[in-house]
Amino acid sequence: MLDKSPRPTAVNVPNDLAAHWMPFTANRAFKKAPRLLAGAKDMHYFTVDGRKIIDAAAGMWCCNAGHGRSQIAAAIAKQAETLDYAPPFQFGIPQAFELASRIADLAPAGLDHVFFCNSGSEAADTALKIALAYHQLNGQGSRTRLIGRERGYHGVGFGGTSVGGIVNNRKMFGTLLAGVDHLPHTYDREKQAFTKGEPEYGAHFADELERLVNLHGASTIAAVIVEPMAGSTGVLPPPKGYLKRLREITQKHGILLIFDEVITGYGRLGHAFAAERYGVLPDMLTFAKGITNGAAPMGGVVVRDTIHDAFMNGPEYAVELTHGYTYSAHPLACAAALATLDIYRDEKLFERAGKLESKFADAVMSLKGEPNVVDIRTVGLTAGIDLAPRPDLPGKRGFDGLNSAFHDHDLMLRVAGDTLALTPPLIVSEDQIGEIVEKVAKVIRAVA
Ligand code: PXG
Repeated sequence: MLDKSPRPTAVNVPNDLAAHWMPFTANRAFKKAPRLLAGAKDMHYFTVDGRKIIDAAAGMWCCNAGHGRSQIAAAIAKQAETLDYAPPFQFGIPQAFELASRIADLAPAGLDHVFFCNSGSEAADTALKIALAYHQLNGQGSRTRLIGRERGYHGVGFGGTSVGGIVNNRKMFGTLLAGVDHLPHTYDREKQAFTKGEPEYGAHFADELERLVNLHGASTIAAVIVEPMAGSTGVLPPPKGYLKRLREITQKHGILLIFDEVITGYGRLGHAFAAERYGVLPDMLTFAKGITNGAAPMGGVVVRDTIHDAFMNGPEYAVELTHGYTYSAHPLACAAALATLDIYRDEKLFERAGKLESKFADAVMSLKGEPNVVDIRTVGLTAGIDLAPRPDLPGKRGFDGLNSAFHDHDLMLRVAGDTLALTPPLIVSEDQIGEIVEKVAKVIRAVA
């Protein structure tokens, strides 16, 4: 029977924030000192108490064109009036086909087919499932092993969690998928500290894939999934030549290579996709976040023509891939995405990010020498600033930085452990880069 007696308070807070169990959030701390947002325009958020906060995080790596873009809002509103929802299984809407074509045009040649879902997590799991199914169709059903990388993040589904390599995201969830292994991460502070862009040292970390092939046998390995630039773990640009080498080794052994471009897609590194920046053609790439500028949930997988075509066999009335979501290619998300891609194109925002890259890197590197700064990495319009942890309190200095930024310095940034991550909208001006860096310096001093 439903118990309708008054709810016990979940956390001891003097307000009504108890019911919402917030994702990836220190709930009790938040509810004692909430960071509540009420509005956003261009480079800024507005808090419920009317403060203007500069957004050095593009929301959460999403809002590449800045906030409150009226073109996107109008497209969503119009779509909601015209066609609110359409079943994506066995039915379609023109906007989904137009959007897929435009994404395929932006992606490297050969990546020609787009499978839509609603998030980066779903995109990662979708890509892994396509890899397994492809090998089965291809007569290589023994290829079931999936390989991720230490410190990798591919969302929170069981597939993504299994190939992911951030210990705190894994350790509470049991044995996860069987038959998963991990490459080592590519970071070595001694050899790479304070590098702008891709470090010289570390291409050889890709050779560890040969070791895994020798251990498991190539005929058991379906796919390798990596972020071209590892974002969530605290911004690790790939060492020079690393991704090329990973491509060579995967190709040599018939292993599919998946780039998770949920963060790197749509301009963050100065190109539509990181695959283009690094001149490496994966077999699939995943995207989310920037595709709608954050204005509606959407994700997807761009798939190589040969993989897609392998599914287009069998009787024509039969479903070729038994996978998909009620909200795949949702009309509102498609409308938001089409309007977003128009803005990216018309305002040349990917190129803009590329042109600002070195100024951004110089500005952020000026923080070297601030208290507790032990490394700074930059790539595209993204930076990671490692702070030495407080003794015996890993993550506390970073968390204090998040709070200090928001409450005391009108700044939003991302934090990964004790790493501060900067990843502003691509519309950021040079003056605003300066302003952000000044504020970050104050935050670093405040948590010294
Ligand atoms: N892959 C990558 C590479 C991501 O960065 C996901 C998959 C999952 O996407 P969804 O849409 O399911 O959340 C992500 C998400 C951070 C941060 O603070 C990064 C993400 C999510 C939340 C926080 O760096 N990336």
